[in-house]
Amino acid sequence: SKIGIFDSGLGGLSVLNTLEGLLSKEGFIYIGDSLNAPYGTRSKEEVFELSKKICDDLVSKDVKAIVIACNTATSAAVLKLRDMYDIPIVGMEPAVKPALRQSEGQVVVLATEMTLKEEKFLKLVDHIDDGYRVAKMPAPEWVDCVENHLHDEDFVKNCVDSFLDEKLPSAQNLVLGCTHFIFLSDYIKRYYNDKIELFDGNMGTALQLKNTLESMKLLLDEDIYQASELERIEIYNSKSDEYVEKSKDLLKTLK
Ligand code: DGN
Repeated sequence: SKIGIFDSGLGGLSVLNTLEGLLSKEGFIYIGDSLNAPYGTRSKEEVFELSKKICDDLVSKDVKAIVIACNTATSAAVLKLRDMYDIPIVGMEPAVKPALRQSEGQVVVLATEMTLKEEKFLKLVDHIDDGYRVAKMPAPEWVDCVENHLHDEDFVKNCVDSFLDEKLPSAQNLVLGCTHFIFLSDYIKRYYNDKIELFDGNMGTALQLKNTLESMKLLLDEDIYQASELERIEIYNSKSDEYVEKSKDLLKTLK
């Protein structure tokens, strides 16, 4: 069976891309909940309920594991969801550890309000940031920018530039703590003339999933998808068929 992945919308496609690269024999079912995006401004209960509904859907499609490709849904729901299902559930973690390890000075974490104020994040930072190098910066407008305007380069450039002008005009080490923001990486780097390091949690999550599946003997050792007409990646979106097509196109841009 396949690996299930979900996000509040399109952001998790960046995680799907990383998973596909690392676990090339596996099949994937991606559900984007663009109808209910953004999750970042909802209550924790709402995000939990929406996440649970998607997990039920994925379980009914017989997935062997679930990746919550959304930092917000991970903070709000991963612990409770793990208690409710008997398949492994892997979430996202903002890449604060690698960022602190690989850089000097301050590290700014860009994410949704909810991710930054939830206990999971506070504990993470509390644990590793003894020098108080970690700063937090919510960037809710970037979620909408990716969800609805990615086709419009001028709009995106303006959205990224005006946010950085106002909040972070000088180059910093940045942690992209929201899976949507990975689609803005090139714009962010351009703003700082490439004098910046960006960190995201995608590979961390992909490796965690790989280890988990390996230890449970759930990894495919044969490429059944290539050897047959079976579809390796299925993509669904709660908003519309247009968003499914958009998702497929976006995934191609990451290749
Ligand atoms: N992609 C989600 C995340 O990683 O937090 C956030 C998007 C949202 O719904 N606000």
